[in-house]
Amino acid sequence: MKNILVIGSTGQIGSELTMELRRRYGNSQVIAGYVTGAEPKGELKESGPSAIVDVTDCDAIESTVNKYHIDAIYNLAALLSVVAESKPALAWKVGIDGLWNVLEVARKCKCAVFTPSSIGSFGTETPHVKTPQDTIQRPHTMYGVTKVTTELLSDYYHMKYGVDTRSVRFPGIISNVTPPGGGTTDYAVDIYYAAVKGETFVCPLREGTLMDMMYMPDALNAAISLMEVDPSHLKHRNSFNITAMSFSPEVIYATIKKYVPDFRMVYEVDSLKQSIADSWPDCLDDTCAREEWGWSPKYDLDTMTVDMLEKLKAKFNK
Ligand code: AKB
Repeated sequence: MKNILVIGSTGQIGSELTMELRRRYGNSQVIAGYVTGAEPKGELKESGPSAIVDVTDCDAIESTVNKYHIDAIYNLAALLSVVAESKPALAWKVGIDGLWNVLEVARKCKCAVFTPSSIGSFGTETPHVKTPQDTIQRPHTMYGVTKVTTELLSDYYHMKYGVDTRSVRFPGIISNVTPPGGGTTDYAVDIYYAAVKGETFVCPLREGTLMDMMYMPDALNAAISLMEVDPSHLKHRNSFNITAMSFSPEVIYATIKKYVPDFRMVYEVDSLKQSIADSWPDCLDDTCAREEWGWSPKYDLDTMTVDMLEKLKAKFNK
């Protein structure tokens, strides 16, 4: 990867991935693609080039790729699971019509492409414990439908046209820079903000609801390491199971309480979020990622909690 375009650079993952790629490859080598209304700000804006790249506009993608001699695209444009249920047409347009545009440009301009999939690509019929790499994928959400399609279309472009497509199935990503918006796993970010602000956290999921999670530094490392690995090591491409931890609301609450003893949580179950979470795995088996490209997370729930609380306390002067 010499010149990289990040589509969706101002989102939860994009904002931190763009900065990490700039640290590793050089500021001028990484273009922050954004849509009108979600312009880069602060360090993201100042540290390197940016361009308006709406994933639904094929010409805009192609002209940016040509202008900056791009050879790798991180395509992060997508609606998250809860919001995709209320805007299914938009979820398809951004997630799949957009992906089609990215893959077509990649085919013509010979770019590698990373497009994340998710634990949301699985459904109720999938084995929920130690979910295998290759298993049933019959999701009942629009988000899941777009993610399975993402995996299939990305594999198709690799098999048919030789486009270097690679992907991981992200679990819930926990971060302290840009908030996520409209996901089922967002509660695991929101709970830290509530703890640091001294608020009672209203948990939208039932006790015992297990889902895979990961701290942002591990997620960034996964996306970059997979794109850097020698392709001869890859038996799979789209998409690898990866995980760092699996917990339920009462477990993350108890972990935070070790450091913020006065913290309080109450339950007010959101039926849509609960039904989505119930259809997703409890914990993934990520052996293939470990074996094929050396995936190994650094953070567990405890070390992540210490870091999250420290960063958020600094952010809110607490
Ligand atoms: C969501 O909750 O929608 C996302 C995901 C797990 O893909 N964070």
